[in-house]
Amino acid sequence: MMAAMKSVIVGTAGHIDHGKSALVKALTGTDPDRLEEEKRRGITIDIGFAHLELPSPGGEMLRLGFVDVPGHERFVRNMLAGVGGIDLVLLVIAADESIKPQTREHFDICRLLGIQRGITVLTKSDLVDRDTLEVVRLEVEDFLQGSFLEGAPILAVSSRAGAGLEELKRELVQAAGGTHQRDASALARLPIDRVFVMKGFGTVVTGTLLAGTIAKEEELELFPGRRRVRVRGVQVHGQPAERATAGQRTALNLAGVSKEELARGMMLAPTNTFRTTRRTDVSLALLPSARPLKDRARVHLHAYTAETVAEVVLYGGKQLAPGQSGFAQLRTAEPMLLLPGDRFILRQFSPVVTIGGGTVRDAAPLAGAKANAETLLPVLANGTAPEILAARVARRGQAGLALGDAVAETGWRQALVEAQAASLQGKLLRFGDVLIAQEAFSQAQRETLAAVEEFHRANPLVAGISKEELREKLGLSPEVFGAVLEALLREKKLAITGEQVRSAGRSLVFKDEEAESKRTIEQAFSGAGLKVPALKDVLAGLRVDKATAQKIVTLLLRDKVLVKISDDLVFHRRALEELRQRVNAYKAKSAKIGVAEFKDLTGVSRKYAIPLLEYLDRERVTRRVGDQREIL
Ligand SMILES: Nc1nc2c(ncn2[C@@H]2O[C@H](COP(=O)(O)OP(=O)(O)OP(=O)(O)O)[C@@H](O)[C@H]2O)c(=O)[nH]1
Ligand SMILES: [Mg+2]
Repeated sequence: MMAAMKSVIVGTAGHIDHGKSALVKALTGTDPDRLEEEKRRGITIDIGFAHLELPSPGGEMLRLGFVDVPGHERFVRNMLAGVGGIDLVLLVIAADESIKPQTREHFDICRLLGIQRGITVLTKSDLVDRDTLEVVRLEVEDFLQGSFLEGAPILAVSSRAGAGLEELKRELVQAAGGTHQRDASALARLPIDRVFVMKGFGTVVTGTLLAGTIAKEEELELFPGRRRVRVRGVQVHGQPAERATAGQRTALNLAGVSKEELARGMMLAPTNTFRTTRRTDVSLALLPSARPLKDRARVHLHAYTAETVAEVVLYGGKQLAPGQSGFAQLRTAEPMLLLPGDRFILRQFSPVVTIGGGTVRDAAPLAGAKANAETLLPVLANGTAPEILAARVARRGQAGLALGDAVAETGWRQALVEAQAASLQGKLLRFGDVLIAQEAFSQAQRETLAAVEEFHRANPLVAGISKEELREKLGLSPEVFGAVLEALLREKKLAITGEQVRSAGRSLVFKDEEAESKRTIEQAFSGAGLKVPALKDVLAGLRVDKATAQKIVTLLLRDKVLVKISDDLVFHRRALEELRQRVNAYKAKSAKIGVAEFKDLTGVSRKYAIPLLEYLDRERVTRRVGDQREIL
């Protein structure tokens, strides 16, 4: 059955003219050099593709997809677009030339990308004698020491004469059997490496499916840009298929998008799942051959088929020494869709050479992440899945982490996030779709209690604070706030009546008649304008005792609802505000005002006019000059 067939992507690597393309053609029958210019110049310019099916020892077929890369140093960026999705590498070294600069650079790239398996092929064996071949073999063994290819097969092959090809196929089957199977049940991501139009089909994109499954008729999101496209048709290794699964060379016929809107470097993924970023926290390794990397250096960043310029903000100091590793933040010129675990390559800004690479740890760093990079990044880099989730939730504090955000940050399916969260019982809590650390939740409870107490202190005559006001004050999400209230209610630390929250120990200080009295006083003054009643008359009409009435007045004065301008004269704030405006307007007519004019202007008697003018003097609205007031 087709679906059971294991797919493995094999990439070539090696110096220009060392026989990579010839080897792919000798193995598969397909010339990976498809461009006219490539055929004319006899060199590879862009990545090329071919495939081969071989029976595995168990009897089932093994499907090998080949990505052939150019060796020319000017086309390393094309090489990088091809090498991102490969499972095993054929390191091609011509027996008549041995190790050359791009042998080293391509191999460095393979190591930085964390490629685990491969075979070294000494090509053009027909051009050298036995002794030369043995010398080259020794050189190569030396070169591979300490790398993932140490101990892996080194085979001599002549693509021209056909020598060594059968043995190479056997070793390919062997090596392919040991490659790590990509996760077909994960969330799909397809980095686009080619875009073209096929007559009768329309727009087609190709790429190596990194993870997941893409089926015909599925809707996908294109990054960057978040545009939606529909998969009209699927081809796998050149054959029409119902779906493509992780690790397969995949071609998609897309509806809803034109060739001009697509480019190498874009990524297809499920809809409404991921976000792009311009800031990515990473583990970074600098090659021993590189120059020291300065903090804030500009570099070229390559990740899968994407390429952009990035600024490297080092977390560990002012510079990174050759051969050293450290944590850093990459600030990219273009938005990128990256996930933890993704590998990348850095090339020097100028001259352009490969200087290092690393692994994405966090493509959703919080602002000011540098402060806790030292504690967080080691966990993200080396922790177990539950430890990573716990750290991601903890850093969100009382806001918590929504499940959808957890998926976007980790790249894990929601079911996996939920399973990991469940395994963290006691450390993580879940309310609705929000995860929150137990520690942050306890803190939120303490702060909520304190905020309620504080409200009571500041508003002794109000029964309680409204839920919404309290939530806003605390800055909690509705889910977390609801859970906090519920917990405090259960522990009998808070009491809730309708929309009002109060301390549980607090009796209802605020009785109906008190509220009514407060309203009565306010209204008595706000309705009177400047012709205010005597305070004691207003208080005498209230339904509360004298002491309580006095307390209410004190509060109204403290809150500046009422303003006392002399021992027995109290005004509403709004009346005084209007008075200021009127006096200021009068200035247009005259710069000065006497008591008589003031009485005319305001309609108040002398009894009120004098204290009011004195008040205005104090407030520096007016200044006394003899019997007159100058309006300031
Ligand atoms: N004698 C001999 N010549 C070979 C062999 N393999 C390749 N060649 C020749 O070497 C030249 C370069 O081969 P390619 O396969 O194009 O080399 P390449 O590594 O793909 O080169 P780039 O893609 O440009 O980096 C061609 O002229 C091939 O015919 C071989 O096994 N024996
Ligand atoms: Mg080639």
